[in-house]
Formats: sequence, structure tokens, C-alpha cells
Amino acid sequence: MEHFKLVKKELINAVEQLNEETVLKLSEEALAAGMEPFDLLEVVKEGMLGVGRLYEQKVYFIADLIMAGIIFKEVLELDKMTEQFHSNNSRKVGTVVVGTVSGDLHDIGKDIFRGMMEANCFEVIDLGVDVPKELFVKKVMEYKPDILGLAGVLTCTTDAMRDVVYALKEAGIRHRVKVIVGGKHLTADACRYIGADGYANDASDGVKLCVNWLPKEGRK
Ligand code: B12
Repeated sequence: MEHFKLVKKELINAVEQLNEETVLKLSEEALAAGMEPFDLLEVVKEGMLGVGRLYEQKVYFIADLIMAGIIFKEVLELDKMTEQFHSNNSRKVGTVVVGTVSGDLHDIGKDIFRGMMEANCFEVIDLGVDVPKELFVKKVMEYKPDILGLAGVLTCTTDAMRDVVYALKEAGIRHRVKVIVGGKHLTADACRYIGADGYANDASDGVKLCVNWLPKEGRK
């Protein structure tokens, strides 16, 4: 729709300029006018790429990244977004433990993955950010999840992910859980290096993979 095209452009600009008030106003208006929450998410993500570029160009600094993170989270917390991402369906198809690996504090992508998994009837145990490998092992032992999701946005997180998989092996529980790693920098080669069962550069692709790992009768 022509109208949404214009709104998208304005929204991307507002995110890039870290104009919190305008981002929230435009997001609410777009949702009220019928924009799909997933489409809104894509638009805000595009604005975040702009923020990242400005950071690389040294126009923005760490405080600006923090502000960008706050704005994104506020968008995710709008009523129509939480409705979309959190299912109140009591039928659970599987359990997932998820966390951002050691050394990495980024959690927006992980939170999106969590919300989408919940919307797909998974029970999600979220361990937060900068999670040490020992805690992943402990929680896998405690909750016996079907899937362990490791998030990492910084490119240097590949080794931390590998360490988690190795720690699972050492604890003798690697065979009990499927491991998915998520982050834009991941590739098939990185996935093999880490020893994960699958990887995704985008939360929605990750969810599809996880749903496919379920036994057929568990799928919606
Ligand atoms: C906001 C932000 C921050 C905030 C994060 C706030 C928060 N609560 O998350 C704060 C201020 C903490 C931050 C800090 C830093 N940041 Co920062 N940050 C960003 C920024 C602008 C946006 C990240 C974001 O949320 N994107 C939107 C989400 C939706 O995308 P995403 O996280 O990639 O998630 C997607 C996928 O990766 C995937 N996914 C993610 N997790 C998972 C998990 C699973 C299981 C699955 C399946 C999929 C999946 O799905 C998501 C999309 O659907 C990016 C720029 C960018 N272009 O991304 C830089 C960026 C990631 N940051 C960067 C840097 C360098 C840093 C710092 C080192 C800066 C510094 N000098 O201190 C620190 C590192 C701190 C640390 N130890 O982690 C670099 C990373 C460079 C690199 N190659 O590693 C980037 C790319 C900026 C840049 N262009 O230079 N940052």
C-alpha cells in the first residue's frame, strides 16, 4: 500500500535519528491502520541497520546504541506487538531454553525469537544475556528442554557458542537436546564448527527450523 510505503520510510528515518517519540507514534498509528506486527518489526530492524552504520562511521557512539535498544524494546512492548508475540494457548508443543552467550549483551533478537517461539506454543525458559556455559548446562539438566537456543550478535561469539556445545558433551547430555544458534553473522560453516544442529540468521527462520524438529504430531 502506498500509504504504508511512506510510513515505513518515515519510521526508518525516525529510528535512525533515535527519535523515540516519533517512532512510537508512527508505530502505533501503523498498527492501528492495519500494518502487520511482523512487517513493523522488519521496518524497525531496517532502522537499526542504519543506527549500526552510523556507529561504524563514528557519527553515533555507545550511548546511541543504548538508546536504539531502548526504542526497539518500547516498540516490542506496544499492546498489538505483545498480543502477536505471546500466545495464551495452554497447549505446549515443546520446551526451549534460550540465552545470549557469554560476552554478549545484545538481547533484542533473542527476545524476538522468544516471543515468536511462545506464539508457536513453545514454553520458553529465558536465561538472559552474557550467560556462562555452566548455566546453560545446569538449566538443560534441570528443564530437559527439546531445544537449546543460543543467541549471539557479536561476530566474536562463535567460540562461546562452541564452548557451550562442548560443555554439553562433557556433561554427557549433548544427545538429549537439539541446539540452534542464532545471529546475523552465522553460516553453515560456523554452525559445523560450533557443533550445533542448526542455525538461523533471522528469528523467524529459527522458529521454522525448531517447529520442523518437533515430531509430526506436535506441529500445529
Ligand atoms: C542496540 C545495539 C546495542 C545495544 C544492545 C541493547 C540490547 N538490549 O540488545 C548495546 C548498547 C548494549 C550494544 C552494545 C555493544 N555493541 Co551493539 N548494536 C546495537 C545495534 C544498533 C542493534 C542490535 C539489534 O538489536 N538489532 C535488531 C535485532 C532484531 O537484530 P539481531 O540482534 O541481529 O537479531 C536478529 C538475528 O541475529 C536473529 N537472532 C538473534 N538472536 C537469535 C537467537 C536465536 C536462537 C535465533 C534462532 C535467531 C536469533 O534474529 C533476529 C532478527 O529476527 C547493532 C547494529 C545492527 N545493525 O544490528 C549494534 C552492533 C550489533 N553492536 C556492535 C558493537 C561493536 C557493540 C559494542 C562492542 C560497542 C562497544 N564499543 O562497547 C557493545 C558490545 C557489548 C556486549 N558485550 O555485548 C556491532 C557488532 C560488530 C560485530 N561485528 O560484532 C554492531 C553490528 C554495530 C556496528 N555496525 O558496528 N549494542
